[in-house]
Order: sequence, then structure tokens, then C-alpha cells
Amino acid sequence: MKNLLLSLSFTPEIATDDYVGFTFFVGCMAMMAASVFFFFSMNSYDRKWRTSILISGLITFIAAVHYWYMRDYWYVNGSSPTFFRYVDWILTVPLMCVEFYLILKVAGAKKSLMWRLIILSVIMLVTGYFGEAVYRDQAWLWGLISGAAYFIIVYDIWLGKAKKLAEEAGGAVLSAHKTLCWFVLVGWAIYPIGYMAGTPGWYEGIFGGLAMDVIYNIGDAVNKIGFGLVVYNLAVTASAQRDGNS
Ligand SMILES: *C/C=C(C)/C=C/C=C(C)/C=C/C1=C(C)CCCC1(C)C
Repeated sequence: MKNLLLSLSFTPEIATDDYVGFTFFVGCMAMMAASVFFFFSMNSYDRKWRTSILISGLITFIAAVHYWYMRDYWYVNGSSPTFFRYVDWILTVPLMCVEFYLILKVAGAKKSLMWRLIILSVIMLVTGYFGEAVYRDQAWLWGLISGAAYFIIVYDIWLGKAKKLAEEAGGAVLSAHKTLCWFVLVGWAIYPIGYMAGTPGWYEGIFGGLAMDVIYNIGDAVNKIGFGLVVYNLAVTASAQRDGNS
């Protein structure tokens, strides 16, 4: 209890040029605010969307808690909180795969689609962790394997089974699916850039000047909050359309 109070009342001093510290701080706040928004919006649309928005809120909430620790870790150690970063991702990215499934369930998506995406995302993250934290000398190799899993996810949702289901559903579901596909193609592509900026390898010269954590923090804000807002928008739009028809 005393530790908790101490950590709550502790005010770190953030240097004006500490962009990593700054983005951890702002990221933490943004994730908290987004969670409150998603949780409190639960009564604004049809019941059937509740689980989807609940998951959007859980994603930003889990991130908020991790950002709280990462912010602290960075302040105290001045190094990347790689462990917390990957624990956060391993919890939140599979939840995003669940979102894809829930949205496409109206069109008859099977659980196998969800599990396929979850397994691919876990492979992507575990191999990324190996490259960043365990076998840094072969970071490029682990990054490549991770990238392959990422590529299959992109293929699956853009051109595979998920796309067919979205087309069958049509309307608001199809347009939400398309937007989420763009998030995965462009938004998620921010992460390999951060990885290349933060690990040794032939690519060091390309992104060497950039701070890995700033890139990851921007990626998280875009993907976790933005992704949730797309789902929120779908819930509101689809509920309004239904009300209009009835
Ligand atoms: C909320 C967190 C999200 C959406 C995290 C996504 C992370 C990735 C898409 C990470 C991908 C990576 C590669 C494709 C290759 C290099 C290693 C990773 C793990 C950074």
C-alpha cells in the first residue's frame, strides 16, 4: 500500500528533449481517456455491439496499465521497457484479432478464422521478442520470420477468407472491415520501422537516428485508439441504420 501511494504521488521530471518520456506520458493518458470513452459509450448502440466495444476498451485499458509501468521504467532506467512492451502486445494484438472475428460473425465467420489470426499474431510477436531481447545478433532473421507472419495476416484479411465474409455482410460491416484492413497494412507497418531503428543489423543506417520507443508509442496510439474508434463508429452507424429502418 505504501509503495502504491508512493508511486502515485511520485512526479517524474521529464527533460524537454526526452521525447520517449514525453510520448510514454501522453500515451498513458490517451489510453486511459480512450478506455473511459469506450466503457461509458456502452449504452449508445444495439446490444449486439457491446462485446466489440468492450474489447476496444479492454485493449486501451490494458495498454494504459502497461504504459503506466513503461513510463516509470523509462524514467528510472533510461532504457527500453522491452518486456512490458511485449507483454502488452501479446495481450492486446490477439484481442484485435478477436475484433475482426466479432465484426465478421454476422456474415458467418467461424472461430477457426479467429484462431488462425491469433496464432499468426503470437508467432509474429514472440519471434519479434526473440530478435529484440534474446538473440539481438540475429535480429534481422527473427524480424524476417516475424515479418512473414505479419504478411500472412495482411494477406488473410485483405484477400483471404475474411475479405469474402466482409463482402457477404456488405454495408457498414464491409466499410469497417476495409478501414481495419488499412490499419493493419499501414498502421502496423510502423512497428517493423521501430524494430529496425532499435536493433542492430544491415538496416541500422536507414532508421538509425530515430528513437525506437517514440515510433512504437506513436504506433500504439494510432492502432489501439484508432482501431477502437472504427469499431465504435461501426456500432453507432449500424444501430442508427437499423433504427431508421424500423
Ligand atoms: C497494440 C499493439 C500492436 C497493434 C502491435 C503490433 C505489433 C506489430 C505488428 C509488430 C510487428 C513486428 C514485425 C512485423 C517485424 C519486427 C518485429 C515486430 C514484432 C516489431
